[in-house]
Amino acid sequence: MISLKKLPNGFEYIDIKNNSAEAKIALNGAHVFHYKRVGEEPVLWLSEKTEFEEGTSIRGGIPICWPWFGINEDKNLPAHGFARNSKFKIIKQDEINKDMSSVTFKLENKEYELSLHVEVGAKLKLELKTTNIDTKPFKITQAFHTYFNVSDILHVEIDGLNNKPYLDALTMKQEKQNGSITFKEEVDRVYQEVDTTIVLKDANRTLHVENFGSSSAVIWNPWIDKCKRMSLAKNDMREDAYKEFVCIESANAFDDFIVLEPNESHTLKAIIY
Ligand code: TA6
Repeated sequence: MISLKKLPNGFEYIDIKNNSAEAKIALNGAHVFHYKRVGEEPVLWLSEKTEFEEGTSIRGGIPICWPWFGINEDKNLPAHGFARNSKFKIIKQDEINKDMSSVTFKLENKEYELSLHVEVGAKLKLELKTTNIDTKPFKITQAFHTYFNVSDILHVEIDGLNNKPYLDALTMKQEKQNGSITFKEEVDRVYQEVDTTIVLKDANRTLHVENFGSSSAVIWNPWIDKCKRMSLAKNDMREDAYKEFVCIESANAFDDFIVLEPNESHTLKAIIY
């Protein structure tokens, strides 16, 4: 079942339920903010303090960072681009079968078309397609800034990135991953040459993230101090929320940027299961 829901403040989202899973996707930012498979805990983390306001990014779920990842040189522009604060249109919805549903969202202006195709079932599939409809080249960086729900950050291990180079965003130094990633402090890393499935091992569940059209992935947990600073600054998550999530972000970030010639397209795809 796919239905359009509206909160008292007019905030609209798509509610999806089928025999395998359920999901909620805001038109604001085409933001998947809930995904849960039948009989399991939610796969995505969502802050209980987040706002549901048009023009404001939800804290948690899968914010779409586009057409830039991170801070823009122009400090007046929002971090992680404007797509996550923009209202998308629904252009297609499909009850594929009793176990799978899909919805397609679109954001466009005279320079580009951006569409997000979401398939909800035992796996969550996301395809973010950018088409340059202008007459000059269009450079983008982007990411699915996915917040995964974990039992306790201290119990989490991330595999699949062993021996991969990464840029440590905290020191801006190039490093190389040695073994599994565990969390005992703030982690903010842009992994490069990513060509494998990323595996999130929690105490009671293992999740997988497969990326296509991407050779970079960001692993982030704010840990104690940054989480407190963000909580005080934006009041959209608890000061100790860092214990409950880890971000595994399928990306085209930093030197994995994309340049689209006129009429060219690029699709960033992630499959979560
Ligand atoms: O992807 C990691 C990161 O760039 C962190 O440095 C932190 O800023 C995080 O994104 C959250 O950013 P946001 O703009 O959503 O508060």
